[in-house]
Amino acid sequence: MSQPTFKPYRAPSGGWGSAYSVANILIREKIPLAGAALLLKQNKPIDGFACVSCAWAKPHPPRTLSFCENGAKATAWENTTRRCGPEFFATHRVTELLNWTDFDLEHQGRLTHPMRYDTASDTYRAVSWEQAFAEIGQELKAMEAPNQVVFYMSGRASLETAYMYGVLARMYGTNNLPDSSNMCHESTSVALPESIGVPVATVTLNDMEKTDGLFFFGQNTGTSSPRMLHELQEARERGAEIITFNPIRERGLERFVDPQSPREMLTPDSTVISTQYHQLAIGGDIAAITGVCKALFAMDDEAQAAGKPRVLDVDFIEQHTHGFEAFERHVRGYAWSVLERRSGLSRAAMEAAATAYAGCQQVIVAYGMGITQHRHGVEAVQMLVNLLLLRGNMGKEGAGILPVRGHSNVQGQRTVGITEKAAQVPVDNLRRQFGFEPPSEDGVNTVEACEGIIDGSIKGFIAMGGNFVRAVPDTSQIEPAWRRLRLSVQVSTKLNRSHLVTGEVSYILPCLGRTEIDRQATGEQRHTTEDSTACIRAWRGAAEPAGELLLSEPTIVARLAKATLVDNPNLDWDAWVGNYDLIREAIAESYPEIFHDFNVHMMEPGGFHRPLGASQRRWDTETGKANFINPPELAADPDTEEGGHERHDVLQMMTLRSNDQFNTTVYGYDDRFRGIHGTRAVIMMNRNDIVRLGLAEGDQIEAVTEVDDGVHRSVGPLRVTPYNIPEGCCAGYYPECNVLLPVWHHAKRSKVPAAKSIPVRLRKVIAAA
Ligand SMILES: Nc1nc2c(c(=O)[nH]1)N[C@H]1C(S)=C(S)[C@@H](COP(=O)(O)OP(=O)(O)OC[C@H]3O[C@@H](n4cnc5c(=O)[nH]c(N)nc54)[C@H](O)[C@@H]3O)O[C@H]1N2
Ligand SMILES: Nc1nc2c(c(=O)[nH]1)N[C@H]1C(S)=C(S)[C@@H](COP(=O)(O)OP(=O)(O)OC[C@H]3O[C@@H](n4cnc5c(=O)[nH]c(N)nc54)[C@H](O)[C@@H]3O)O[C@H]1N2
Ligand SMILES: [Mo]
Repeated sequence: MSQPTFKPYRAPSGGWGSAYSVANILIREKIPLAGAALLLKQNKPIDGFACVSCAWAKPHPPRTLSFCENGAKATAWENTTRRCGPEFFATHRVTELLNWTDFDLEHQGRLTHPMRYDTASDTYRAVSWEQAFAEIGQELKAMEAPNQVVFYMSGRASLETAYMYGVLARMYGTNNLPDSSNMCHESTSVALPESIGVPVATVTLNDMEKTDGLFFFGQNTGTSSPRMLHELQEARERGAEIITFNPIRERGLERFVDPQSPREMLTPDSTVISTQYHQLAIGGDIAAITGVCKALFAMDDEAQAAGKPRVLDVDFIEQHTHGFEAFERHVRGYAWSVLERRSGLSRAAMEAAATAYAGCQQVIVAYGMGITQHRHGVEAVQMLVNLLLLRGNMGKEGAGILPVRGHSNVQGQRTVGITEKAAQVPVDNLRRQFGFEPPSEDGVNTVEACEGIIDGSIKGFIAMGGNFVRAVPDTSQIEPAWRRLRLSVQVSTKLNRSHLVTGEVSYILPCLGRTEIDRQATGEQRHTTEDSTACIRAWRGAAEPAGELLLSEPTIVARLAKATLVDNPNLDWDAWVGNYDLIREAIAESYPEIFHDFNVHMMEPGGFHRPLGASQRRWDTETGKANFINPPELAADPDTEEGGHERHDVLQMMTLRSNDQFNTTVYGYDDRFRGIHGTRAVIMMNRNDIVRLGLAEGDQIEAVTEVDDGVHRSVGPLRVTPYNIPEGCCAGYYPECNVLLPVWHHAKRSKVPAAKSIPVRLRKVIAAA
């Protein structure tokens, strides 16, 4: 690898940098021209495939080139010509592979054979599918209780796979169905139903076209959902305000050039995205929004005194909301000095945001992991809703709340039953459809699954995709505990660390990717997904499968079920696999309000939307209204009080994604927009903190988690890298820094790991040369 380099990125996001980055990965993964042509089918519904990267909505009609830099990388990564088959495993012991990087592991290419870990030789050996399913079925049947097994799902599998997987787990007898959402937008799933009676975004692409104000909190659009930059660019061209709250200046929210527009690519113009950019302190959002609301109340007082139109939407508040008076008291009760200290923003900044907000008629609040992955993640989401409610920005065109989802079908999986919460399961329908009694106790979520693995109560783990061992907190606790599992089964496309930390019986089951043609008894099958705007659509793979032995995910679920469960006269797993229409008919019977006539609706060119009461100002909450919900007193907010910025030698660390990764999948070592090239072993710090802590640029440090539970957690060496980030805050990369995150350090109410606020101390290990 060449020497790492660090220099600020001055070009806009998108543009030529994006085009080069796509070309590079197509060449490196040896994608032939026919493979590159695949990109023309990306995000084209019905006969094309949905991008395997993010969950952002796809416009209808589609753009000619409807993929972004990161979507193209994801497609290239899945369609690589490299293969990771039995020869590879025969020549590399697992103990050796444990020292490989995440990049090197996945870079071996697509998995081609079912593999079983052989302890004696410390290698994976190819086995037949028959043998694999027979042994896994035996192991599952031999468990003492169904709750000893976890059925994890990452957010990529289709609605069809997800539904079948939920039925399998429940027929087996457990609601242990944690998913990647438990590490991601679970704070949303807990917060929004209490506030507005729906668990998902109320915003559609139509609203994005109408809005005149977008507020972004803790979401890195340019990397995490780059296609959204098109909607933001259009919004800016209409003169909409875009107001960003983020501790660091993310390039995509500053400037953008559409890499697919010849005109823009050939001129020096780029669109300025954010009209205001507020670099608040990590965890400072609740305080910042309180400040914006306080400024709005002051503006409303002035308007009333001057006999001018009100700033608050008093009719909406009166007719549609509950809890306003208590909220008003809460907000007015804060002194500006407290809000300034806790948010890291000046009063003037919060007032400027409030003035802009009051000037917009239709406002959308979008947010991501910078909000949800905190100990007060749920309360922060509810605070965003409070802000919207003050001006009636809910249930009207061009307005609403927009949690920007991560994995491409993570939202949909929950819709069709991937949840550990028994209350969310359509028990009566499942009982009627399949004649069995679904389990009535809650299962474990991701954090509870980790706790169960550590304390030994969980003995079997089936993963439908993902890289659980690497994605969860407390790597140094989880890895040794994982080795005590009786059974570890990973359904995957690429080699990752979760395969290498083995249990007593460990399998890798290779599956088709979404971009690939899925041929079954009745011909090529379509599958469906739900995006961030609750739009459900049909897709079809377009590439030849990466290997002859690969099975589709529905086939793998069906064969696991047949090997494990007693025959059920009401459920013909083989028929489902032969014709996915039949799975969709079953989904429609379980969830008729959303999925009636599913096989017909999925073929509508623009897909169909889930009905959402809040979008029609029908509030399915306990009060029957949209609720203002007060956050806890700021003095009790652990992320701003005991954490970093109040103690001088402790920094608050956020763990971030680079522009060259998709979660634990690392495509390369360049974080172009942040100016970091050739390495991921960095800690981004404010220059004043570097000086104050006696460090210098280029020093190598070890970061140690500052908690007092008796466990030593450290990572390093990381290179001290000066960065435009508020004092008291620092940033490192996920998943390398997950070792620092204690499993109990999570959002109190949703148990989303608090990956954006880890208190750390730094220790110099090597001084800069
Ligand atoms: N290319 C690419 N795309 C992806 C992914 C990927 O890894 N790579 N992952 C997918 C998945 S599963 C998800 S969930 C999404 C994640 O996408 P994002 O929600 O964008 O998550 P992160 O990349 O972790 O970045 C969070 C942002 O929050 C900011 N932030 C951190 N702490 C705070 C805070 O306290 N307050 C505020 N206001 N901001 C804060 C960070 O500076 C950063 O800009 O992206 C999806 N899309
Ligand atoms: N510190 C810290 N930790 C975090 C986060 C953070 O911001 N900071 N973010 C969290 C978030 S938001 C999320 S969503 C999780 C992600 O957690 P996961 O969803 O568990 O992890 P991924 O990295 O997305 O999984 C990558 C693996 O999925 C497999 N795969 C890819 N495509 C397919 C497919 O089509 N089918 C199957 N069966 N397998 C496939 C490949 O083998 C690949 O190695 O991590 C969480 N962890
Ligand atoms: Mo996520």
